[in-house]
Amino acid sequence: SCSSTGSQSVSSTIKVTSGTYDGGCKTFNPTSALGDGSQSESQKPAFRVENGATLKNVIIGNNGVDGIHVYNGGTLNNILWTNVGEDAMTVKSEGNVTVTNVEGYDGEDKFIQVNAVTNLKVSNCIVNKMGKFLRQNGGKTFAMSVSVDNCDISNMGEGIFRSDSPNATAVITNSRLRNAGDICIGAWKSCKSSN
Ligand code: DGU
Ligand code: CA
Ligand code: CA
Ligand code: CA
Repeated sequence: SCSSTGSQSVSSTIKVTSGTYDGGCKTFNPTSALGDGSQSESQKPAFRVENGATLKNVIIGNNGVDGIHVYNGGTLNNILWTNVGEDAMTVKSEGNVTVTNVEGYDGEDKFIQVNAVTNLKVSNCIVNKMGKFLRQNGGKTFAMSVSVDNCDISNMGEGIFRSDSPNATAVITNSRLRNAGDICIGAWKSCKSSN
């Protein structure tokens, strides 16, 4: 992962609407204009990635606010959330999402929130101390397929995958789980671990 090359404060969401935004391994510090990193649902994200764009080489500093939002698909590569806020990232509208080489620490509830139809691939991750690794929006039955490969997940208060959707699938492979709770919680079409 990145070691910090400097810092930049973020007082309005940085929008990545095409191509690649390379954060150069700077630490991006959201200000109180975006939120306080609590469980308040009214916070704004530090970054918004859209339409298949890529965000890479970013450290999000101590105020995690509402993390990173992805609209219409996108890629997150080499992201470190030093202190996850309300959540670390959210799939906000339909699209394929790739998340690789990421680390996240100290979330009170969710690491990944999925609020729209997606095929989400997560690989090479380290996630420690959250309520859960991934939550499909509560009470929703839209289609979601999630794969998680080569991750190290530890100290989840509740578990790894939680969904209420009979149209959702999830699989975790090649991963190390320690004190990670239940792997599959709620309703699923299919949810499994093939470690
Ligand atoms: O239905 O959508 O926690 O995106 C309730 C809301 C809630 C979301 C979610 C999120 O589930 O705000 O952070
Ligand atoms: Ca939330
Ligand atoms: Ca959120
Ligand atoms: Ca936190």
